[in-house]
Amino acid sequence: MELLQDAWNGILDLTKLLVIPDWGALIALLPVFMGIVVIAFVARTILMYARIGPRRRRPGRIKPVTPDGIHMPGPTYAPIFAAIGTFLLFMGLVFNGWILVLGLIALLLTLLYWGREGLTDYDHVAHHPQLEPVVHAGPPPGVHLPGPSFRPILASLGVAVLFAGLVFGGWVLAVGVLFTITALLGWLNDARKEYKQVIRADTTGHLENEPAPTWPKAVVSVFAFLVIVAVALTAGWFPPRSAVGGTAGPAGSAAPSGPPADPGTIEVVAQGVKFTTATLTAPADKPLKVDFDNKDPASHDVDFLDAAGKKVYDMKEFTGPAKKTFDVPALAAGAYKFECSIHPALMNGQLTVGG
Ligand SMILES: [Cu+2]
Repeated sequence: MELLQDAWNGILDLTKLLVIPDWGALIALLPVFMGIVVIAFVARTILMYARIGPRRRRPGRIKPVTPDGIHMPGPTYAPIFAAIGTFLLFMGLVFNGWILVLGLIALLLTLLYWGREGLTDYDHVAHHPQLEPVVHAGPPPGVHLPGPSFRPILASLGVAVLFAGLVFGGWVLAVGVLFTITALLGWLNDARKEYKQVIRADTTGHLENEPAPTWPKAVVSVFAFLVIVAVALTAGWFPPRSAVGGTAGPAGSAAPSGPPADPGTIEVVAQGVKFTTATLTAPADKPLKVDFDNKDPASHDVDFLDAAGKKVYDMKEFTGPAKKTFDVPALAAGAYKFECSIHPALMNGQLTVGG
C-alpha cells in the first residue's frame, strides 16, 4: 500500500511539471528554444540541398560570350591583395607602430600591382585595331540631364574646411560652416531653377538648357581669403591677437621677472595649436602642479609619457581661452615626453624631471 502511494506521488510530481510549469524558468530558456528552431531550420535547409539531384546541383559550365566591341578585363588577384593591404593598414591605424608601416607598404605594393595589371590590360586593348571610340550622342529623348555644376566641388571644399574647423576650432570652424552653407544654398538654388525649367517645359514642350557655369573665381577667391584670415587668427599670427593676450604672451618667456614660480609648478601655454615651449623641467619625487594656460578656442590637454611611451599623467582636456591648475603625482627622475592628446603631432616636447 505504501509503495503504491509513493508511485502515485511520483506520477503526480511529474504531471505537476507539465500542468503548472515554472514560467520564469521557461522564459529564461527562450533563447535556447530559439536556438533549437534556428538549428532545425538550418539542418532542414542543408538536408534539402543534399537531396537535390546531382544534375541541378552542378549545371554544365556555360562559357561566357562577350558581345562584340566590349572588352572585359580578365580575372585578377589585385582586389584581394588590396583588401589584405587595407586590412593591414587599418590594423596599423589601431595598433600603431610597425604594423602601420607594414600596412602602408602592403597597401602601396598591392595598389602598384593592381596598376600594373590595369596597364597590361590597357596595352592589350590599345593595340586592338577594331575598337572604335565611343561617342555619346547625349541623353535619349524624354530624358533630362542636369547640366554641369561647380556646386559639388564647392560643397566638398566647404566640408573640408568645416572638418578642419572641428579639429582646430575658432574662426576656421566659422568659415567652414559659412562656406558649406553658402555652397549648399547655391546648389539648392540651381536645383530650383532646373525644376522651374522642367515645369515650364511641360507646357511649352521645349526644355531650355541652363547655360554652362563659368569658373566660380569670385566665390573661391573670397573664401580662400577668409580661410587664410581664419587660420591666421586661430593660430594667433596676427598682431591684434598677441596684443590682446599681449602681456601674457611675451611674459611667458620672460617669466623670471614675475613672482618666482614654485619649483614644483610647471607652467605650460598653448597658443595656435602649439605649446609655446618645447622643453619643461620639474623636480623629482615631489608632487607637482601644472598651470595650463590654453589661449586657443580649441580643446587641449597636457599628458606626460615616460621613456617607454606609457602615459604617467593624463590631464582632462578643456576648451580655451581658459587657465586651469592640475595636481600631478610625484615623478621619478628621468626624461619624459609631454604632449596634447588631441594634437600629439603638433603639440609635444621634452619634460626633464631632475633631482
Ligand atoms: Cu591640442
